[in-house]
Amino acid sequence: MVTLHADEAAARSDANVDFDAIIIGAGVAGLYQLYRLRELGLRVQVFETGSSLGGTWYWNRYPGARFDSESWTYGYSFSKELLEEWNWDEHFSAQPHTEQYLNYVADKFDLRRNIQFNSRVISAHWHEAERHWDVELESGEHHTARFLVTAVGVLSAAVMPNIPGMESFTGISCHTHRWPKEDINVVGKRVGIIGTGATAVQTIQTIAKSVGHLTIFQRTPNWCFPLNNSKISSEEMADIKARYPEILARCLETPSCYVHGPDPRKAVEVTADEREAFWEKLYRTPGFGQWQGNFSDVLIDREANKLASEFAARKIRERVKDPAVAEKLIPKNHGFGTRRIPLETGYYEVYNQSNVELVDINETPIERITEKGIQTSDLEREFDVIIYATGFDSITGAFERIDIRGVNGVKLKEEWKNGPETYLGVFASGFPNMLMAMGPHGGLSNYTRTAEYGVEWITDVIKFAVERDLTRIDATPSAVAEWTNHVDELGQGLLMNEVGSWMTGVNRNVEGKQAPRIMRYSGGHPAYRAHCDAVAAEGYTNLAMS
Ligand code: NA7
Repeated sequence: MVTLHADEAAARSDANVDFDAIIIGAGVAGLYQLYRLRELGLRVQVFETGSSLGGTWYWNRYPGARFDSESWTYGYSFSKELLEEWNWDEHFSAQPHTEQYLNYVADKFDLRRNIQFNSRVISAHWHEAERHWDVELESGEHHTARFLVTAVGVLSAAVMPNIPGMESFTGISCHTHRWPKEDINVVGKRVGIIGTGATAVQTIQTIAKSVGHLTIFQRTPNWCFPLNNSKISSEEMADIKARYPEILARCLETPSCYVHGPDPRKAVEVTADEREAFWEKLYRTPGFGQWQGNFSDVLIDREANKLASEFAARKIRERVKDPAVAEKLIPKNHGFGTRRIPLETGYYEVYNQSNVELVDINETPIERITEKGIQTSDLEREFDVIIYATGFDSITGAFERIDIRGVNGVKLKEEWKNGPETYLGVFASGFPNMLMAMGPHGGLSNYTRTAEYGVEWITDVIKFAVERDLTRIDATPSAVAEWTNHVDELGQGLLMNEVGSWMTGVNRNVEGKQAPRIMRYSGGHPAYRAHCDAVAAEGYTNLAMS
């Protein structure tokens, strides 16, 4: 990447705008975007809602929050020095350590000076005559910028359920995403938790040991697999550092940028013994091996998926002593891996504890939250603490919480009411100079690996414009239509897209939000990069630049 000299960029800087670029969000993508754009010599400002940086790893302080990606595949790769300096403590790092890491990065590269904290962006309006964005903060402050980079996260718009009486509860209640820094003491307490997604699984297995009593309200069970986490010794860390080039290259080869990639064999073609031995091996493999490293037909072929589901169900039955509880924990409405699999450590054994109760709310629905607890159709249970592990308005939710208006005041939320329409997951037509880092339809996978690529691509296109004194970049409607159709087509036939989850357009976490449109690019990250690289190599001919 060629860097503009600071004086050259300064000469190009436009005195009519407050900043050359505003970035919304100081999470993994926003921090790196700041680093890259500042390197171009641009005047960049980040606005961040939180009182500190880290995004996901700032907010999610709930008990047991940790990576399901190998820590050493999640760090930034842009600085050899950083890779050399930072020691991960566990193969799947817990939230506090990851938050420390991001703070270390911010300090090392002096990023804080361009981040304004406690600054929620409430609106961003494009002004055509001036060719700039006007960004408004909750405080009423306004700032203008030529470019707007949204680094708002994929899972940052937390959703509370809509249950009558929630405000009447007199105990402590909290969404996992808003777990307070000062923590909530659950020791010896009567705790109820709603939800059984990846977040709930981490929370449940962590607090079950110390609470007085735990009641889990489950709407849909998920297929959970062992995380198989362990500490990283100093010798192991030295070995990882020596192997970083190989590890990072491996991540770029696999569809989702993990070290795990699909096994070319097909589950339906190997013998039953071979299948069983492989699945037993995967069950002991750390991380997403079971999901990302399985037989190549498991997520597309119904018969293969059924076999994989039967294996997973058997594991649950082996681990949960009460057969009736085990049956409730076995998903019946979706096959293995068609929703994001939660990774667990002793999760199923929690249900063998005498102080734990599983309530299937399909049998006995939650009717209301009361002053004392939760009333289901059969009885009222009293709690000291209610935990809402009810997930996110994913992928597009964070965009919709900002009043984003493009050319002629068109609202992004309105444009996307039937689901997102983008070009490469980076541009939305009619929203010039707005670039989405990790936007919908982009390469959303192992986060930092894919965010780094996205940020670098965005940096290059901004550099291209700045160098040519181009002050307006927009995706043409035809480019958006073509990309959106391509994303839709790639999603056809994937079992995953037949099931509602935060990864698809039918996300039951959000009442009434059911846009049956493919939300994620599912052609694999290598193919995504090939598309984006080709667009850059051709000089961005699909973009209208002036
Ligand atoms: P998820 O995976 O979207 O899970 C949310 C959970 O909350 C899920 O079990 C939902 O049940 C449940 N939920 C949501 N609303 C309700 C209501 N109203 N009543 C009962 N249950 C409800 O979010 P997570 O935070 O666990 O994980 C998100 C990602 O973060 C995860 O995949 C990782 O990538 C990190 P449902 O399944 O919809 O029936």
